[in-house]
Amino acid sequence: MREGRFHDRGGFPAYSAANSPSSRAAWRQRTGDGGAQLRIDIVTIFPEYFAPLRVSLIGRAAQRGDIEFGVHDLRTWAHDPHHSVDDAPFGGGPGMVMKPEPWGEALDALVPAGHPARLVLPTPAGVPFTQATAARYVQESHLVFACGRYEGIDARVAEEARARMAVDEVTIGDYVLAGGEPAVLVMTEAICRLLPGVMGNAESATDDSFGGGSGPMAGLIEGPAYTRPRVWRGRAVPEVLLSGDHAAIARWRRDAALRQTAVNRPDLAAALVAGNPVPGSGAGGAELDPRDRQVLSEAGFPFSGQDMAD
Ligand code: JD8
Repeated sequence: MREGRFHDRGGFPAYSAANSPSSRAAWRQRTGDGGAQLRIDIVTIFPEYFAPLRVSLIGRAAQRGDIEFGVHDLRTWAHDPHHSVDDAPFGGGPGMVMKPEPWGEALDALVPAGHPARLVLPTPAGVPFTQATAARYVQESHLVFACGRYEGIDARVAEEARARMAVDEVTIGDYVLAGGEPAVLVMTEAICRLLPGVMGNAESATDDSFGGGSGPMAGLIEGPAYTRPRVWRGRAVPEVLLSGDHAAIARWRRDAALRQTAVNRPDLAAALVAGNPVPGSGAGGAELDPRDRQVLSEAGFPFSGQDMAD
């Protein structure tokens, strides 16, 4: 195997039998070391794309052993002289499609029979990845992300994998990327920051926007934030934030979040009013108090007379 191209995995260990999931599970069994809360394997033709996982919160969590990452070059499982991973689409049409064989072998290696794992395939044709999805995935023990490129991966790969593991095809948004790698970076951050101990204690996921949580921000997007100096280029920080009056500050922040939500995310504001703050979050309707309704209507959010009266 030629040096360099196949070995620059952003500094993550490449696949080998010694560090395969089953050998690690066996090792943890033997040593009783609880080991990582979550194992994430990523298969891609651009392993160097994942060097960023070594920095900041997630990098530190990986250092601490709270998260185990494996970044694997798909070409490891492409055995022809050119390690080719793509071929022309059956039925014609533009571009190339990723061949099933290397993917089949990669998943065989990373998810041994009987080994619980969830395979996640980013695709523009997938179901939306949301905060609720991140909250579900962080409960998993082993996630395997398959990064497609070209026109995508032969559809039989997901089909065949479903026979032995959970498989999700997800999208991170209604825009077209050139491959799955950026989507996996996004999802990995959204998932791993929810792991206990990963976010500093200052930040807690309970009051995440979009979170199904019961926090004050359930169903809302964040309002503006400020720090020193009190006045910058002639612009002062809102007085209430300097008042020390926590109730007034909380009210101000909620009003700001309601306005921001009404203007930038009327879909979320509508869900809030309809008593179901985050569609699909299953979270009960955070009660809108009369002040909330007043702020939303002042922010141009259409309220029927009935809604105002409730
Ligand atoms: C995986 C190949 C490129 C997509 C032909 C452009 C996710 N929200 C999202 N947008 N795009 C993707 C995504 C794009 C991908 C692959 C995810 C694998 N491509 C293809 C189909 C049209 N090219 C994504 N999550």
